Amino acid sequence: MFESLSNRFDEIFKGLKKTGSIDESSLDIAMRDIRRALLEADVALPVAKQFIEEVRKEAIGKEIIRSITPAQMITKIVNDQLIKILGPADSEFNINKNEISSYLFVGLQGSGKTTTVGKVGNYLKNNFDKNILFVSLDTSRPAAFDQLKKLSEIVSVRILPKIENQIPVDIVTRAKQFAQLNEIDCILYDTAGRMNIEENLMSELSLLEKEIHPLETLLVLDSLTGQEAVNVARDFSNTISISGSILTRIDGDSRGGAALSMKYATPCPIKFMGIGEQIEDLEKFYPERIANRILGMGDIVSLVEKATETVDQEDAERMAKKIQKGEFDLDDLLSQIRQMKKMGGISGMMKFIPGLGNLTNKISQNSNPDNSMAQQEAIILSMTKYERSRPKIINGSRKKRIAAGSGTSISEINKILKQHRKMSDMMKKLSKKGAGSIDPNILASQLGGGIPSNFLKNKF
Ligand SMILES: Nc1nc2c(ncn2[C@@H]2O[C@H](COP(=O)(O)OP(=O)(O)O)[C@@H](O)[C@H]2O)c(=O)[nH]1
Ligand SMILES: [Mg+2]
Repeated sequence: MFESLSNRFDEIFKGLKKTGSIDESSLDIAMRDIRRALLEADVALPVAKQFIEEVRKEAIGKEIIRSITPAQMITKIVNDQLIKILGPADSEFNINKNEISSYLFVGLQGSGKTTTVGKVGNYLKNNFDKNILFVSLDTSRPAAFDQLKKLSEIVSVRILPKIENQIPVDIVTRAKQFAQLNEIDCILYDTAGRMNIEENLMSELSLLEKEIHPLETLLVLDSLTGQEAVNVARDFSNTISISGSILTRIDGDSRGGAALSMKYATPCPIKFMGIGEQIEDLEKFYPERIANRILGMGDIVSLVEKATETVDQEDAERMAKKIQKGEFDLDDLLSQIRQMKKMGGISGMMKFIPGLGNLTNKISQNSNPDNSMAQQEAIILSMTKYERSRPKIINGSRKKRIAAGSGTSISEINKILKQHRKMSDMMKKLSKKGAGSIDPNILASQLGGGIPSNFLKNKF
């Protein structure tokens, strides 16, 4: 499955490893290669374009973490992006509890509808212990009923008997009656396909949809048709309401274009995939697993995930130590602002300060308006390294320069300096007398620059 794409990614990542560090130009080369690999895999052009744009955006903004290489970081970014475009993840069929569930299978001729009805029937019977009825609405080919009948025998489920010359809509009425009488839980409707999308097929399906009220309408697509499958998906979803797709012949698909482009055509999930001709050759479609199969880099991905977690924790612990020692400069304030953005609020910081951890859940996460954090960040970034480590030297003319550089005003600079002063005073007090000496409300208000008033009323 997806071997050729997988091999291409392998080559690209090997190339990246050689470069050691990733600069703008090696990133450009990697992105060009990834784009080419995707197009060769028959991924739709807009999808390939969007894919590399997202990867580049992520890669450029990424801080490099000590224990992992930039190449590993990019691997992880590509992996995440693959998962994103293969999703959303929803690989289960809805099943009604107390009434009959109807499933309508649609798709082009030869896409694998009838075979898939057999596979899904087998799946529902074995995993959910359901009473299944197969119904053939394919009246265009005489052999269609016989094919489904054979499958019903293999799976050991009922099939609605054939009445010559009955039209599909009438077959549906009969199927419903049969299901009521025979305590059927799930009706699986197989339909006729055409070689191409055409008016007749669509109006017939639209009629059947109204008649059946399917719980799920599943679009069966041949993955070997690559991005053409995407056009088919778009055309079908213009006429009827598709709840999910099933990609067949994944076992023969070395490229992966259909799977990777599908989201572009329809927001509904790929639920299952056919991986062979036999009745049990049906697998749930898990975007994460597929991405892993394509990249074959599961180890690196979990390595990067672990490293990212540890770095966040190390940073916070280092900061907590500085706070305890009473050494807290504007660089620390800056990284605290950034950290806070990443960790989702003051509580992320406070849990590393002994004695305050258990209070964190009482502080509202909404107390840090993003824009004010962004402004504070801009102000500190407009200061020199020296100014940041010795805030005391920031005089009037320096303030003027910083205000101009950050697009703010002198009063904003004063505000942040005052905030820092108050914080560092409090930190000193904290380190001398222990957490008990500090009113957590006041500390929180200093860290976050404002907390909800009802929080202040709480007694600890
Ligand atoms: N290798 C492989 N063959 C499949 C798969 N699904 C269906 N087929 C084959 O595709 C052919 C057409 O399938 P069929 O169910 O008759 O398609 P329909 O015209 O849409 O009903 C048959 O020979 C099936 O055995 C699959 O997942 N893998
Ligand atoms: Mg068929």
